[in-house]
Amino acid sequence: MESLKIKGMSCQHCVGSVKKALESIAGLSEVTVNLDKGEATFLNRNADREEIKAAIKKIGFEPGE
Ligand SMILES: [Cu+2]
Repeated sequence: MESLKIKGMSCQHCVGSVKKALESIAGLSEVTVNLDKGEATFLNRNADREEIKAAIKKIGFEPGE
């Protein structure tokens, strides 16, 4: 599993948006998003990490490294 810090999530709606955005990326599965930790965890088969970060930025959140 791979994880990514995400800043800016404040409620379950944010969590839902992030989860949906990550699930729409080809190669990612088993996506879970933890609001308290500000972190997403997923199984990454072949998605580019930069693409994942771009998808997070696109919906208004700030991805970590
Ligand atoms: Cu929210």
